[in-house]
Amino acid sequence: MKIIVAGGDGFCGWPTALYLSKQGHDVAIIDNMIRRKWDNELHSNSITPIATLEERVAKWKELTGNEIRTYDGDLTHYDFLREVLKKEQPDAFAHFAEQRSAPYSMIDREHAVFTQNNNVTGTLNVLYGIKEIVPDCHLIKLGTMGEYGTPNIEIEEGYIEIEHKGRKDVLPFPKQPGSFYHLSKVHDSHNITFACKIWGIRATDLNQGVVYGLDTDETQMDPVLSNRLDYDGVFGTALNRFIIQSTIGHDITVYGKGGQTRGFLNIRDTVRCIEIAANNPADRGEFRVFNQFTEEFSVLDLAKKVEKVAQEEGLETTIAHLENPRVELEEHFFHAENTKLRDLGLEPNLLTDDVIRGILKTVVNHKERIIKENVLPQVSWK
Ligand code: NAD
Ligand code: USQ
Repeated sequence: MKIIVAGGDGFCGWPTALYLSKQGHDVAIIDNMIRRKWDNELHSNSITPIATLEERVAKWKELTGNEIRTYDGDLTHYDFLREVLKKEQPDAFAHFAEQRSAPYSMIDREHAVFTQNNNVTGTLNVLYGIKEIVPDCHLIKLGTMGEYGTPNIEIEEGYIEIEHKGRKDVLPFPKQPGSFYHLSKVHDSHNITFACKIWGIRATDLNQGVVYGLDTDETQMDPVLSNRLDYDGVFGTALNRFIIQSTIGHDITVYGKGGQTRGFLNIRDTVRCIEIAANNPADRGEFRVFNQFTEEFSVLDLAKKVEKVAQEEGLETTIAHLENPRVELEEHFFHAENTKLRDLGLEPNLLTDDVIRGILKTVVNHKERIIKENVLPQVSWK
C-alpha cells in the first residue's frame, strides 16, 4: 500500500512511518518541522537526542534497504499538498500533522488562533486534496479521546443511539473538550463527517488516548532512529512526565486531586493501530470512529505506579499535588468503549512495572539533557 504519514517527524508519526515501512508498505513523510521550532520557542528539547529527518531516513535505508521519501512542507499550503498527492497517489493518508499540546493552545490568544488555524485548515486542505486528486484514498485521522470530555455516562465509539420524545436515531456522541487544542479536533471531526457525507470520502477518526513510552522495535535499531521524548510542562504528557521527573529527584506533578481519569496506550500500540486502520479501510462515504486506547488510569494511580518502580530502582521521589493549572474535573466517572480495534486484531501492550522500568532506564541515560526549569507547568487555563 502507498501510505503518506503527515507529521512523520513527530513523536507518533516517526515510529509509525518506520513500522509501516517495515511491514512492506511504500511510505512517504510530509512534515514542516514545526515541532522542532516549538522546542526553540519554548527553550525546551527532547530528552533523547534526535537526528534530522534526512539523517533518520538515510539510516533507515542503510539498515533495511527501504526508502522513505520526505516532503518538507506545510499542510496549510494547499499548492504544496496538491503536488505531493499528485506525485504520490497514496492509498492511505495517515494524518498526525497538528499542534497537539493542550497547554500550548492555552498560552494566549495567538497560540489558540494558531492551533485552530493550523489544525482545522490543514485537515480541510487534506479533505479537498483527497476529493480533487485521490478520491479513493483512505484518510486515517488522529483525533483524541479528549474530544468527548468526561461525561457522567459511558463513552461510545463515535456514535450513540438516542431515544428522544418517542423517536430514535444514532447520532455523534456529544463532545465536551477541555482546551482550544481539543476543540480543534472536534472541529476537524465535524469537517470530516461532512466531507464523507457530501463527497463520499472514506475516513477513520482515531480518538487516541494519552500515549506513553517512546521506543518501538524499529526506533531501537540505531540511535539515529531514536524517537523524541517530551517532558516539559507544555508538550510532556502525564505518564512520560512522571517517569522523567522521578529520575531527577523531582516531585511527581499530580495536578489537583489526581482523580482525572483518561485512556492510555503504549506507542507500540499506536503504530499497530494505524496499520490495522490502513489494512481495513472505511467504506466510501463512511466516517468511522475508533477509540484508540488500551487501558484507563487516573493520574494519581499512574503517579503511584511510577513512585513504586522508581523507589525499587533506588530513586528518591514523592508525589506532589500541585494547584491544577487546568480547568477540569478532578474526580469523575470515566469509562469508554474500545472494542473496535481489538476486534480487528489489536493485541495490547499493557502497562506493567517492567514497561515503566524500561522507559525509566532509557531516560536515566539522557537525564543530563533535562532543563529543570521546564518541568513545572507554566500555562494556566485562566
Ligand atoms: P508531535 O508534535 O510530536 O508531531 C506532530 C508532527 O506534525 C510534528 O513533527 C510537526 O512538525 C508536524 N506538523 C504540525 N503541523 C504541521 C503542518 N501544518 N504541516 C506539516 N507538518 C505539521 O505530536 P504527536 O505526539 O506525534 O501527535 C501526533 C498526532 O497524534 C496529533 O494529531 C495528536 O493530536 C495526536 N495524539 C497524540 C497523543 C499523544 O499522547 N502524543 C495522544 C492522542 C492523540
Ligand atoms: N496531568 C497531571 N500532571 C502532569 C501532566 C498532566 O496531573 O504533569 C493531568 C492533566 O491535568 C490531565 C491529564 O493529566 O488531567 C492528561 O494530561 P496530559 O498532558 O497527559 O494529556 P492531554 O493534555 O490531554 O494531551 C495529551 C496529548 C494530546 C492528546 C491527549 C489525549 O498531548 O495530543 O490529544 O493527550 S486525551 O487526553 O485522551 O485527550
